[in-house]
Amino acid sequence: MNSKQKRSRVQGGWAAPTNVRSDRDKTKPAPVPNWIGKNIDQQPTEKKFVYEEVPEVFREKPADKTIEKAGVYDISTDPSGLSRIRLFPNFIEQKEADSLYETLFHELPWRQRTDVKKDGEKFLQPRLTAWYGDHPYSYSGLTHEARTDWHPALNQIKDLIEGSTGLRFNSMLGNLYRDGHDSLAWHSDDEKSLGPNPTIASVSFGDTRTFQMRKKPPPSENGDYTYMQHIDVLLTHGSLLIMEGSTQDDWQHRIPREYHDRSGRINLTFRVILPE
Ligand SMILES: O=C(O)CCC(=O)C(=O)O
Repeated sequence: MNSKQKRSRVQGGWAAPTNVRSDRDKTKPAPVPNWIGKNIDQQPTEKKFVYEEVPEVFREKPADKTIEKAGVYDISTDPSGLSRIRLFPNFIEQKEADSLYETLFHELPWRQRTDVKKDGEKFLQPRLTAWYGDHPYSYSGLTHEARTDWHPALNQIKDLIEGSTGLRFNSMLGNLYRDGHDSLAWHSDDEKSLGPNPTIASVSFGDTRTFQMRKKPPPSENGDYTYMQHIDVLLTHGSLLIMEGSTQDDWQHRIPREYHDRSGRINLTFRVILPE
């Protein structure tokens, strides 16, 4: 290595930019490195980080409930008025309920009917139904024709409900859920033919299913049920549930599909139907 190469290696001359070499005249300002750019004489704009607290939007949803004990439950008081349900889990004693289930299962004229959605699409109801009443009953684009030859088992159950509640009914819609895959979608029993504030008595036989209720949202929610209260009512073999007051105006109900085994269930809803 010649003396020039030696000097260069000691000073690291090939790596450092020429303008930061340590042998510069320190009485003069340091030269600007050429990688800084042309606007070096501009004052950097001062950016301050200002912490702003974002107001927390916390929406409280009323606690969901499960109802399984006998009682009278006032589930809401607005917007239309008092919504009340009454539950009698052992309304019909078990042996009698077993025998009624068998009779109803084999002797009512169960049929699978077709619903028509709002957009005109048709689909088979995921359950079987039977209707008895002095007048036809229409909902979801289908009509049950009037049928007055009440089965004796239905008269027996209707007499039992009327005798113990003082209520009176002139019609009955039956649903047969063949297994846990059968279901009934969210709805209210609010057809015009049921009149205002209808009282509906619902008796169940067979396997327990969850009767789910959800409060209808105010118009400002645009049909979003996220923050609305849900109530599950367990409907067991021989139970009676009565819905009254504003329940159909302010709440929806359904029987959801189950994802574990369920055997058959029959539900009878006694109603008062007005001529259409
Ligand atoms: O099966 C049930 O318990 C509910 C029946 C029902 O909601 C109806 O018939 O409208």
